[in-house]
Order: sequence, then C-alpha cells, then structure tokens
Amino acid sequence: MAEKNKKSIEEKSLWEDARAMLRKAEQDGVETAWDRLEQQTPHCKFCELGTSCRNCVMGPCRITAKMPRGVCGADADVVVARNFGRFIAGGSAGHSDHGRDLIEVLEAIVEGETKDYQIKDEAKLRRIAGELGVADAGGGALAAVARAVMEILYADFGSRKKEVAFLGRVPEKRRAIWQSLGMTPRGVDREIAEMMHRTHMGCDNDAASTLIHAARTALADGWAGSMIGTELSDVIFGTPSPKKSTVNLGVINQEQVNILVHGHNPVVSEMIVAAANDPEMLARAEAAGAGGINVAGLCCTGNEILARRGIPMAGNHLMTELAVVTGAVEAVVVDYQCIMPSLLQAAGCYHTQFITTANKARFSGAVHFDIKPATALAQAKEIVQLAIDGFSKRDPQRVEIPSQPVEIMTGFSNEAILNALGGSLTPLLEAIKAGKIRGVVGIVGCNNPKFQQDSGNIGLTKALIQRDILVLVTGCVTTAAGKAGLLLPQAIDQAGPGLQEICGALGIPPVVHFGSCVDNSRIIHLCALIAEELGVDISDLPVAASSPEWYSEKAAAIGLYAVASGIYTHLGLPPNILGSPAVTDLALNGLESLVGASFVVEPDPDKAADLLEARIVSKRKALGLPK
Ligand code: BF8
Repeated sequence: MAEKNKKSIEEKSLWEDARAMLRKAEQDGVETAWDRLEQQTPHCKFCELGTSCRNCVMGPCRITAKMPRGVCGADADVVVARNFGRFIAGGSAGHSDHGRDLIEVLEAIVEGETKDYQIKDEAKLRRIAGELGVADAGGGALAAVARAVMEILYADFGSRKKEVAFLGRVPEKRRAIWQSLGMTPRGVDREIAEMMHRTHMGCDNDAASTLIHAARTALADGWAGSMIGTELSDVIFGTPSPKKSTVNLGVINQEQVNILVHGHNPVVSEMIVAAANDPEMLARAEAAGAGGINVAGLCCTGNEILARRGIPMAGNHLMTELAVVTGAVEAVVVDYQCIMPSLLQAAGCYHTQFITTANKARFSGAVHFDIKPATALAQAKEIVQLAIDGFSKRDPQRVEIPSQPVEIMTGFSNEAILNALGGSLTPLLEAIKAGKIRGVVGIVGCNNPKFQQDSGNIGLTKALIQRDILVLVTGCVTTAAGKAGLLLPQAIDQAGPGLQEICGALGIPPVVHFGSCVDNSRIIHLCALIAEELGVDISDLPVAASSPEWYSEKAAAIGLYAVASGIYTHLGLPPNILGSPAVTDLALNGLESLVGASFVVEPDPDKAADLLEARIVSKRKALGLPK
C-alpha cells in the first residue's frame, strides 16, 4: 500500500458517525472501501482514460500515441466510445430491470397469485392508465385496468414499438429533437441489446454515432425503465407524501433487533417492514430480550421505504460497511445494486447475518432466500426470525453506536409537491418568474471514496440554496443532506431570502427529498410538466442536474438521460472518456448544439455552484426573466 495514497480518517469522511466507525473498523480489523482504494491507487491509466479494450481476444489492446490502433484497427475515439456505450448500457439495464420487476409484481397481483401485494394507489393507476390510452381507465374494473397497464409497460421492453409509452410526457419540441437525431427511445431491451451489438468488433466505428445511441439507451432508462419503476412502486406501495423520519448511524437501536434493508427495489423490503410490524414477530423479539424490531434503510432501498413508510435511514453508500461495524446489526437484507461484496466479510466479523433475496444478485456464502410474490410475506417473516435469533448472539462489548439521529422531512413526489402548491404548478412558476426561486437543481447520486465522503454533495447543496436555487435530492445525496440538517423546514435559515420566503410559506425544506435513484424520473417528469406549462422545451428552463460524488454505471446513465432531455449536468469527476478528444469534446461541448445541454466536470463544489448558477442565469435571461 503506497503511503502517499493514505488519507487520514478526517479526510475520508465529513461525518462524525463515519469517523467513529472508521476508527472502530481499524480496531476490529474490518477492511473498508477506503482501505481498498488505497490498495488500488494508482489506478490503471489506460482504464482511467477509457483506452483499453477487452471486447475481443485478438487483444486486449491499449491505445497510446505509439500504438494508436488496436489489433482490429479501432482508434482511441472508437475504443472510448465503445467502452462508454457499454457503461451506459449497464446502468440502463440496472434501473430498467428493476422497473420490469415491478411489472412482474403487478402481474402477480392481477393474476391473483399473491395476497401479500396489493394496489395501494388506485387513483394513480387509473391516472397512468388514462395517460397510456387504456379504455375506461377511470371507471373500468380495477383488475382489467391494471392488466392493460401491465401489458403496455411490458411492451416497453420489446422491439415492436416506435417509442416507449411515457413519451407522451415529453414536450413536443424535445420529441422533435430526438426524432431528428434518431434518439427516440423505442424499447428498453432493444436499445440495450443494440448498444451491445454496436460495440461488438466490426460494428459502430464512429464515436459520435455510438454516443447518440448511448443517449438513446439512457433515455430508454429515464423515460421507461426508471419511470416504470417509480410509477408502479407508487401504485403498489403508495405514492410518497410528506412525513418525518431520522437519519445517520444513530438510528441503529441498542435495545432492539436491528435489520438493515439495502439495495434498490422496495418489493422485498416492504415485506420485511410488514413482517417486523407483525404482532407475533414483535412478541418473539420481546421473548428474545429485545425492545422491538428496528428496520432501518441503506442506499436506495432505504430511500424507497423512507419516502413511503418513514423508516429511519442508517446511511448512504459509504456508510454500508460502517453500519455493520456498529456491531449492533442482526441482519443486512439486500436485494440488488450498490451492495458491496465486502459486506459479507464485514458481517462475518460480527454476529450479523447477510441475507440475499434476489436470484440475480447472489453472494457466495450469504444466506439466500429466493423471494417470490406468492410467498413474500411468509419468507420475510423467516428472515425477521433469523434476525431475532441473532439478537442473543450480539456481543455487547463490541457494540458502539455513534451519533444522535438527525430529524428529516421526507416523502416528496410530484403529487406531494402539487398538493403543497394547492393543486397547480402556478405558485411555483410565479416564484421562479419573480426570481424568488431562481432555478432548480437536482443533486443526485453516490458516494465515491475518491472524495471526502459527502463534502461535494453537501458543499454544492449549501452553496446553491444560499443563491436561492431550490435543490431536489435523490439517492445517496438524500442521506447526506439529511445528516447536514438540510431536509428540515428550518434549514431555510441557510437559504437565500427568496427561498426562505417561498419554502417558509409552503412549510417545506429548501432541499427536497425526491426519493431513490430511479425516482430521478420524477424530476424529469416535473421538468416536462413545467416546460409544457410555459410552452417551452426542457432545455429552456432554469434547471440543472449534478452528481458531485458519482461512481456507478447507473449514475452515468442518469446523467446522460438528463443531458439528452435538455438538462445541463455537472459531474464531480469525469467518466473514463478522457483518452478520446472527440468523445470528451462531444460530452462537454458538442451535445449542447445537438440536444441543448451538455456535461460539465468540476470537483470543487463552490466552483460547480458558480457554473450551475451561471447556466441558470443564462436560461433566465433567455426567457426574459429577471436575473
Ligand atoms: O442508485 S446513489 S451509490 S445507492 S448508484 Fe448506488 Fe449511487 Fe447510492 Fe442508489 Ni444511485
């Protein structure tokens, strides 16, 4: 391990709870992502630049000035574009396969195969059905309407459609741009498969062409896969509405059986919460000497259940190992995505059970439950029982729960925002026109141990609200904002005068929790609604997006669908594309003339705030609004 790569504990994370657990991890001999980053640094330069190709076995090849082409003849532009295209396909597949899983649960409900899941938001289902052109959406039998929606959304994954179903939500001008560029998303699986095809040796050897298809693939994620995930989760589990909760490792309860739900899809964790509230399970926990069962969230599964049920949130991506290090967690129950394989080793250092629940996300050595809709609640009870059984194995000598939980306000959806505004977007638009809200920025995404944890997420959020820019947060930024006290109405103290006035009048925080990462679809939908209301394109709006500490393929797909939807997007670090001047130039500049937005890369949160503010000012000016 190179000494020069070593960071102090303070440099690793902004948070006291993280720092305390990093110290304990050292004592307990638990390796963390930061340790492994030190081991892995410096990274392979070719991979960082995107100029290594492993797409065939004539290679692998590395492109340099002295070796400008791979064995097949591909140059740096082609190699970088191919790698980036596959990266986007991976992210789009993750969100979209998650969306498909929700359709399967809806199917199980419609076919009467499960009693454990129901349609909780019938009004939303009927509203969506109406949007999708289902006959008698408002008055038809619920099962028939649900079946029709299910069929339409299943078809979004196929190859027969010219465009995905929710494209009706996209402003006309934007659709015309996509049409002219050949970027209209047709079917989710089709775009992903075509991306894999194009990037096979001997296919798409034009970087710009590959990138246009990468954008099309990402749009299929944003306006189909993710949107289906969000909308059907609302239909099945209820649309989020404002509520209070708490956040940070202090939510882990010394007296109770602690179960952490982690991953992305709420299908299993909703059942874990139901099982943990079952009087029989609570009696069993009491009999085991526990003062109750505490289900707390990690990452986006946490966000899903936080927004709908108000469960406490233990942490974001880089807190997942550290949550286990408290020594007070009986079980970590995971579904899929962003689950560090190392959690299994961390759990093995304590009495913690690591329980997997999805056949597509198996971890060697984990306790596995193949959860099916028909038997989900009974299986969830078995899992909760395992956690209760583990309570007596907890070693009190090895327990340390740092920090006091911080209160947060959560549960915002577009429906909740409309409700808060009295049923119409007009008050929001008036506040934007008057410059009280100068613009809106969605700050989304991850933690990445290359940054001091959450310093970029929080630094940017604070800098923007001071400038009267409303911030919407999703994914792991949510937990960060919550820990910093920014998800509370009283955080308007830290905002500019305009936001203070508007958020104060509405009783909402200046930083609004919009859910998990698939729920970024709520943000693009909101942008589309605002654009429609104003009669402009999304790219004309004083809005922007940012992912200061992103790491994943999914985050890159989100960034690309945001840009392709016309939203200027800031990244705290670049994707692995810098080895191609053509691809880099297209991402940072060329996309602007094609889709009316581009990426900007800036690690410093204050400088990023300047860039985002400048963009918002220019959009306000073009709309004839005061600065
Ligand atoms: O989907 S923000 S670290 S948990 S990828 Fe993952 Fe990033 Fe967190 Fe949610 Ni999104």
